[in-house]
Amino acid sequence: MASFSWSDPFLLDDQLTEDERMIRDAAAGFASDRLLPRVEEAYLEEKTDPAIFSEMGQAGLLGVTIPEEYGGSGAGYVSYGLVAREVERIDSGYRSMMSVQSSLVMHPIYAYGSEEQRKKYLPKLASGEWIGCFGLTEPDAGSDPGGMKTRAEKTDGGYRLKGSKMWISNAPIADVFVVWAKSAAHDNQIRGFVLEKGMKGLSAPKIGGKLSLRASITGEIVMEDVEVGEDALLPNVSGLKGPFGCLNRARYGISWGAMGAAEDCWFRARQYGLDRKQFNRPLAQTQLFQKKLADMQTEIALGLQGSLRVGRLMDEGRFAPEMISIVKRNNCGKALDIARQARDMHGGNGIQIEYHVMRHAQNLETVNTYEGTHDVHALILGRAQTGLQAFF
Ligand code: TGC
Ligand code: FAD
Repeated sequence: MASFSWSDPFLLDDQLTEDERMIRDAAAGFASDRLLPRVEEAYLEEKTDPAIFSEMGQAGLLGVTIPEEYGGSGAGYVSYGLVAREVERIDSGYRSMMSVQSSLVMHPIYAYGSEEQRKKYLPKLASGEWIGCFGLTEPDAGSDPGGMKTRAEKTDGGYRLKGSKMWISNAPIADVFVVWAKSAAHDNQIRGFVLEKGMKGLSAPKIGGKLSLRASITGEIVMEDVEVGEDALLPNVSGLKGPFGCLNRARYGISWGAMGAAEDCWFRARQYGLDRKQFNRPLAQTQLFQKKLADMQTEIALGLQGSLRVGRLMDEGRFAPEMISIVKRNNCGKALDIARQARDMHGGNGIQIEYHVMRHAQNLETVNTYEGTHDVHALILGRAQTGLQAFF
């Protein structure tokens, strides 16, 4: 009989290749050396250090799945998930910065862009010299992105973009903007455009006052008659499947990331319970405390196995988007519950920044909402098993 590893109950580590373990360890080292020392101040001051992108780039954490010829790592989706887990172990906002750059900006340029666009943008996004953002959501189109109002009108030799995007991660510090608009020249189909900082009529004001994801800057994208050339259009995709193809990747990464944040909460709650005594015994020696730890361990072990399975299927080219809805929805919801429990198990100390658990809980409120809310993923799964559309 094998001995039981409490922190890795199903021996996930054994299920990884040597290369995957190396990428995971590099990400874990980067996260603890470079991200952990900054996170408390960044969160309290609501400050994002743009240098994190170039540091992540140097560490090989941007564009993990993008081929090496474009500056990526040419690794698989399991590796990408492992990076997300390590980065989000520190803070969901840092994972957001990484996953927007990799899945929502580099992926569409790689998958839908021309060779010129790939060569122009991908190496600088992979190194973190350029920062990217992804504009899909609008003030009146969140869960229903098909209701977007942003328009691209045809001009001589290009397009004129009008509209605004809301809740856009990285936007105020972005150099490259992947935005989605209904294009009059393409039967009003949704098309992707790559805009650049400094274009006339383009601005990205910061959205301040967030009580969640404070280490990751969020903004609007305002497009007031932004004129672009034909070369700004992503030529190889049309319709909502363009942005959704990117969201599949990012949602999958989030399923791993949320488990990283949950693991941090679990490990901290366990250690706190071992260290703190009440009623002349460690808190960890009470039945209620142990039940909560067992629940955390169970949900995390199962959640990680689910993400690993979906990652393997993605690497084999055999995934369906609904699989990703299962792990995104489950892991974000479970991570949020775990973070709230961990906060409670820390008593009064749990509200303090240096105990980290309340910051995770606050962040996971957003993670449960963005990239398709918990309930929207339930509707995607409900539709897949009944054949009935319940969105409207
Ligand atoms: P529906 O009729 O279902 O589909 C329209 C077209 O899209 C195709 N499609 C997909 N393709 C690839 N992957 C998927 N997951 C796809 N889902 C749908 C579909 O086949 C169809 O193609 P075609 O060729 O037949 O036209 O579209 P709908 O309008 O009914 O959609 C409903 C719903 C709810 C599923 C969808 O709108 C949805 O997922 N809403 C949630 C919106 C969302 O996730 N927004 C995320 C914004 S980005 C973000 O949050 C970044 S945060 C990043 C960070 O900081 O980490
Ligand atoms: P709504 O769609 O208005 O939903 C409100 C509530 O209604 C939710 O509980 C939802 O589940 C529920 N609901 C909606 N439709 C239905 C229905 N048919 N049936 C039952 N219930 C329903 N977007 C980007 O494009 N790029 C980004 O980089 C990005 N980053 C973000 C960063 C942060 C910090 C945040 C908070 C959001 C970000 N988003 C981004 C936007 C995010 O994807 C949206 O907030 C999300 O898709 C939900 O849209 P909404 O906020 O408009 O909520």
